[in-house]
Amino acid sequence: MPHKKKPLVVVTRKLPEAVETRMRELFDARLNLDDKPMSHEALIEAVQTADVLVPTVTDEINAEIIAAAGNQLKLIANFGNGFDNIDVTAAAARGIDVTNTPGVLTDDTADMTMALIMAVARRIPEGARLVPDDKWQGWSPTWMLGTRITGKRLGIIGMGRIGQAVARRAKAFGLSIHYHNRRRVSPETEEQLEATYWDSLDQMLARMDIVTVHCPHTPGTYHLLSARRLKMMKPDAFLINTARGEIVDEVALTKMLDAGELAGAGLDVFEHEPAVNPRLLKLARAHRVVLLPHMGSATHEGRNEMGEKVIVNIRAMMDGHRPPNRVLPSML
Ligand code: 8YV
Repeated sequence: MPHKKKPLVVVTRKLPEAVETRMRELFDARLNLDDKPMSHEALIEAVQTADVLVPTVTDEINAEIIAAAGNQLKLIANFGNGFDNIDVTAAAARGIDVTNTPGVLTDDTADMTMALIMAVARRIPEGARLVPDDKWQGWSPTWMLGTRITGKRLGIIGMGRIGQAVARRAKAFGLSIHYHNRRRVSPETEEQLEATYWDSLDQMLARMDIVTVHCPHTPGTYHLLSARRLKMMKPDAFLINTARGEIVDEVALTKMLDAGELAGAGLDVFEHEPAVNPRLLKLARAHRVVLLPHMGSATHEGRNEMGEKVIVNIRAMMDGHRPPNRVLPSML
């Protein structure tokens, strides 16, 4: 029997050891062992030679790169759930499949969302700094007071997998669950989560104590939380974002936080990563916001499972099947 040629798979960043080992066994894998992000030119070169490209959130696979791809490029298997780094429409027009890694980072991202809610409301990073900085002079009844979580209203924007995982956790914390989504979830899910649906995002925003973002970044959700909408939030409310920075107008948010028009924010994502608005950094130093370096899904387990999903998608394509996690322009 003729030996089937292994596909050339170009991986743009360093992946977990076990994932790279498996990729080496299965594919003609070109790995990025020193983990330096690939330049635009290197990406162009990759799409001109590879059968499969495995990018991450740090690679912008735009229309120009897709136009430069050779006919051998069959699949862009994103190592990540969000796929706003890829021009899915341009890829579809060229007959190139795009896949992502849904499901395996849901719980980790939801956990990080809860951690941010607690961190902001209960001033955890500030307290955690005080002790090693030797600034703790003893307990006092009125010192380091935060905001109680129990009994507060949580507004979830985007009630997909991650939004629902946050709702389950938040319910256990005694928060009341409210949500806005393009489509209302099933009555069973609403009942299970004791979740109240708001057709109007504006009206929900005006009534929530904590707002958390869990929708994808698409052309339709860019600056969904615009200056106008942010202004609808209560001045004592908190904003949490573990989805994508582009969904929130970062400049408007920063101005409001600076002016005390919003009580605080917990952000794991930013509009221009890894750059962060200098005024936000200043607010973080003053413990008015908690900023994390896009680490919502950063667990050993999650990253290994993401790698496994990438491999499953590539193998399905190699075997002539439809990859299970295809992303289509209609999902935008
Ligand atoms: C990933 C993420 O780390 O999967 C996503 O959408 O935002 C992150 O948690 C990143 O995308 C990997 O490419």
